[in-house]
Amino acid sequence: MERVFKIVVTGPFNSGKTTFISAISEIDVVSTERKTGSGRKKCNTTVAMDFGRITFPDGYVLHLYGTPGQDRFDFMWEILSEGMLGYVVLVDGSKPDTFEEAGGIVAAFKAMSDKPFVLVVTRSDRKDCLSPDKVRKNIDHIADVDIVRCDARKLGDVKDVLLALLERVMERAEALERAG
Ligand SMILES: Nc1nc2c(ncn2[C@@H]2O[C@H](COP(=O)(O)OP(=O)(O)OP(=O)(O)O)[C@@H](O)[C@H]2O)c(=O)[nH]1
Ligand SMILES: [Mg+2]
Repeated sequence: MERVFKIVVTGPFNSGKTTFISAISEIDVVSTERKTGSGRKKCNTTVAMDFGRITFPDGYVLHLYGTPGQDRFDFMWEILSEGMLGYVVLVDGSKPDTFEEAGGIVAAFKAMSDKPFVLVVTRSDRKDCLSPDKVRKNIDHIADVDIVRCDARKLGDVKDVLLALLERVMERAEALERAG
């Protein structure tokens, strides 16, 4: 029997969400991308969601849902978060002007869900990517959260992020079990 687990990938506009899911998904990411409106440098942006899938032996399946990065689509967050195991918040480490928005997204998700998450600093390949310490100091609500650096285009980096999150998920499950 197939057992499906769900992880949500969120973060500000252009933080690398679609790239992150595409790097690891075994199917072509089912993406709902549109041309960005005029005035934005980027060509494609996600509306509604991205969807990726990873199958493991023994019938385990991981579904990855990417949120849209523009806050006019934030009504999708709650829909996509339903029943998730945990989530990752991506932030472009070379764009400190997006950190405030990232903190707002963390606050909104924390208010919506008590599931574990990790903060992922993307563009780790770039010289101007800030260190985890600097990122922690400049984003609200992540004082005791794991921070993982990642080049969202690289499969190995994306795997490390998902393993870090799954560790948190397991710790949480064990703690709940101990608490009875
Ligand atoms: N060098 C580098 N480029 C990256 C990285 N992550 C994403 N990119 C590039 O940044 C651009 C935007 O990435 P997307 O994956 O579309 O970002 P997104 O968060 O899905 O964007 P929205 O859906 O519009 O919010 C793409 O051209 C990616 O190739 C990274 O870690 N390093
Ligand atoms: Mg996208």
